[in-house]
Parts: sequence; C-alpha cells; structure tokens
Amino acid sequence: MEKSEISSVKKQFDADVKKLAGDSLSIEAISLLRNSYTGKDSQLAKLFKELGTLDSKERGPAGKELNVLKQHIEESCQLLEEQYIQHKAMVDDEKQDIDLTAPFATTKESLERLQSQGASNPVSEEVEKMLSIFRTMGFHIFEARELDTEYFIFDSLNFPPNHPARENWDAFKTAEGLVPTPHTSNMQVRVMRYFKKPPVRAVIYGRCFRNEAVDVVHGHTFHQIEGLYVDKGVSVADMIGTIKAYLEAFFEQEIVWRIQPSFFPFVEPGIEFMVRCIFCKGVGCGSCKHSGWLEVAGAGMIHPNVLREAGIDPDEYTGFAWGLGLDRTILQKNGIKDIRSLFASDIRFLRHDV
Ligand code: FA5
Repeated sequence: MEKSEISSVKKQFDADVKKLAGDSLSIEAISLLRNSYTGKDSQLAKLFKELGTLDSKERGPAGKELNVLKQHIEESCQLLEEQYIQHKAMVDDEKQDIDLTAPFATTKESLERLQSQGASNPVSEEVEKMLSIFRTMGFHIFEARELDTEYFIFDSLNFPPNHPARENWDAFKTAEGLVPTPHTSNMQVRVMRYFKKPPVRAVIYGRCFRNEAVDVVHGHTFHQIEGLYVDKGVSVADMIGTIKAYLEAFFEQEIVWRIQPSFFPFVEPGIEFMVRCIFCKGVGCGSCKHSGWLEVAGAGMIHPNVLREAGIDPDEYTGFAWGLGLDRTILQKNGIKDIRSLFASDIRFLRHDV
C-alpha cells in the first residue's frame, strides 16, 4: 500500500466536503458521503483489507494512518451535520414573523394570570436533586442532544445497519432524516470522545421521544439520565454498587430492588434494574401494570466495539453505562400514579390540588 494512496483518498474526501458546503448540504448528502468513504465498498475499507497483506513492519504505521483518516472523515461528517442543523435553525427562525422582542402585556388581568400560575413540575424539582447526587459521586454533568443523527443513536452503538433491535426504540424521524432521540445513549460516544482518554466519569441528562403506546408508565416524551464510567479495571460490581447507591440516596427511604439480565447491543452483559412498586409493595396494582415491579434503568458493561468507536482501547480499559428513566422513579418517590400527569399541563396537579 502506497502512502500516496491514503493521502489521495483524503484529498478527494476534502474536495467532496467542500463541494457539499452551501445549499447542496443535506442530511442525506452527508450520509451518502460518509457511506461512500467508510462503507463496505469504500476505498478506505479496501485499504484496511490490504493491511493484512503488509509485512509486520509496515502494518503498524499504515494502520495508524488509516485510523487517523477514518477519524478525520467521521469528524468532518459530524461537523457538516452540526453546520447543517445550525443553518436550518437560522433559516427557520428568519421565516417566523413573531416579534420576540415584544413586551409582556401589563394589564391587571394578565398580571393576575401570571400570579396564579402553579408550582414547578416535579420533574424540574427532582432533576436537580438527582444530578447533585451524581455530582457528589464525582461525575461530570452534561446535557443530552434532543435531535440527532442515526449514527450517534444507533450506528455508533454497535447496531448493525437495518438490525431489528433498532425497532425496540420506537424512534420518530423528521422529514430531513434526523431523529428525536429515543434514549440518552446517543451521547455515549460523543462524551467519551470529549474526554479524549479515560478516566471518563459522566452523567448526561435529557429528554427522549418514542412512538409509544402511552399508558401509566409509558410516555411518548420522558427523561433519562445516562451514566458512563470508564477506567482501568472497572467491574460489574462497581456498576451495581453505583446504581444502588444512587437509588438509595434518591429515594431517601429503603427500597426493594432487583436486577435481571437484558439485551442492549451496546453493552455486554446487559441488565435491568427493577424497583418494587411502592404502591402495592409487590402484590401488583394499576401503577405497576400488575407486575409488582417497575423497570427503572437499563445498564451494562460497555461493548468493546463502542469503546473502539470512541477511540478507547478495550484491551486496556473497561467501563459501564446506564440509562435511568427519571419519570418512573419520580412517580414512585412522590406517590404519583400515572406518568401522563407529569406532562398534562393540568394546573391543579402543579398546585398539588389533585
Ligand atoms: C434504553 O433506553 C437504554 N439506552 C438504556 C441503557 C443505557 C442500557 C446504557 C445500557 C447502557 P430502555 O428502553 O429500557 O433502555 O429505557 C431505559 C429506561 O427508560 C427504562 O428502564 C424506563 O425507566 C425508562 N423508559 C423507557 N421508555 C419509557 C417511556 N416510554 N416512558 C417512560 N419511561 C421510559
């Protein structure tokens, strides 16, 4: 493999990126570009295959260069996506003819209406407490991105293209091909890359959206707290201990919890944390859909492919991740029986009248 072959792929890629900038930029075009440079039939894939035919002296440096090029392509595509989203938001703002600088009405009626607003939503009240528990454990806090690309939501998390597991997330899609994120795991690879190298201790809070059959414990919009801990020698025991310590601190009372095996493509092994329903104490009632238990978090040891995608060597480091459903734990802690009350905008609920 000639060095010039690698630099000519880079040159061609950079030229294609330049061509895309401006009006021809779209999510589909970026996705096509990414596929044509990193997909199975790409020149890059061919060069990676050729690595095996090189002698051992040449293989190391050539492999390094190819990885640098792969990262360059990935980062440039990500940057293009961010540019596109910003550009689109600006254009949409310009199209609106609402005067955002208009002053508040100050009539007597409007002031009365303002004063009669309710209390803050339990989610806003509890989120601060939740984040501060993780802060005292030494985690850095980040906010999740709500509208994202399939790459961060699925591909970067070890979901093969068109794999049926994607359907478990019931994701929506916008006309531009973006996805209102169905889980905060879309931040995993991004945040690990942000730290550059372990230790990574991060907690990410955000809203999630799913095309869900809504019921007492399922909202179409809900919140998750994602957690990541990567370092040398991190174990399953660390994972269980951390989540258990959090749940005990959050509930401020003894809770009965259990774990059971589960499958998520981005962890191995995967588990689910269940909390015994505080309303029926495990007997079964309407609030726990008669199972006696509520699933409050998915978790597991981060899959080596995900660590690799984030530029972390899985032979050197291990880590765990979790995705905790905030709303369900808030229901249980505050004795609220139906998740829909959190988002119904019923002023009587916010005033604690119902
Ligand atoms: C996930 O979303 C994974 N991303 C979690 C994860 C992260 C696993 C990191 C491993 C490592 P799941 O779909 O089970 O998994 O959702 C996680 C939690 O979010 C659930 O336990 C539940 O508490 C909450 N949740 C899921 N769907 C809803 C919904 N429609 N309404 C309210 N809460 C929900």
